[in-house]
Amino acid sequence: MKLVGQFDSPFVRRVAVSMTVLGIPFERDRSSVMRNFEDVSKINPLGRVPALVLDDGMVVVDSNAILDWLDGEVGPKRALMPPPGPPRTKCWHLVALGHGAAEKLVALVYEHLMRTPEQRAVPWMNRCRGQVDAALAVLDQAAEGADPWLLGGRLTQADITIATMIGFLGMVEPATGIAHPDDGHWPHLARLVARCEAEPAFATCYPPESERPLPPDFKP
Ligand SMILES: N[C@@H](CCC(=O)N[C@@H](CS)C(=O)NCC(=O)O)C(=O)O
Repeated sequence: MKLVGQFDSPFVRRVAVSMTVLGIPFERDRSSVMRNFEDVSKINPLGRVPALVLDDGMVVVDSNAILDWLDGEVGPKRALMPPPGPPRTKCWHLVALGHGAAEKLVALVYEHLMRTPEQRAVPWMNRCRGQVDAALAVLDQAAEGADPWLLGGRLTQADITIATMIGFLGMVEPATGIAHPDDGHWPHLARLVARCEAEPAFATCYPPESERPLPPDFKP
């Protein structure tokens, strides 16, 4: 099985962390959607990551579809989403906010990477920042009751999706102007993310310098 994409992508990283937590081994194809767009497009016609190439050659695209496939492989007892019922609904609520915030952060980064300063849509960027801030406020409240994880005693996809989104936020602060929860705005979220990042699966899937979203000489 091969996971396509770099760990700087919050979507690729949530899949990689999940596979590691579940003990599902995978090879990596470190193609970048920026530098290797044609290679990625040969695997996923949308030219997007993550894509998971299964052993039989089937390609699963989109992190939510991949995570659903992984949960199906390990079965309901080990799945990272709870079975149908209120905990699953709560988990999806948190996952959707974390995933949606990651999409808005990526949109903000692309305003910098794909457009000149004159072309940037400032009102749109401000709107994206407001959307991320609103999601972070709700997620911080949810994290206040984490014991130790968002849904109680067991790590779920909600913890993984939110922590990988925040990890990305920390790497793209110069492009988004949104501070990491560690700066004191979102203390409960900061504690939850620190707990996640201390887990071996998160450390194993932390992006190396060669897979960072912004170039070292990035200027906002
Ligand atoms: N909803 C998708 C989002 C994937 C996504 O936006 N990936 C980015 C990299 S972080 C990408 O492939 N961007 C290139 C593009 O959209 O053209 C998922 O959850 O997998």
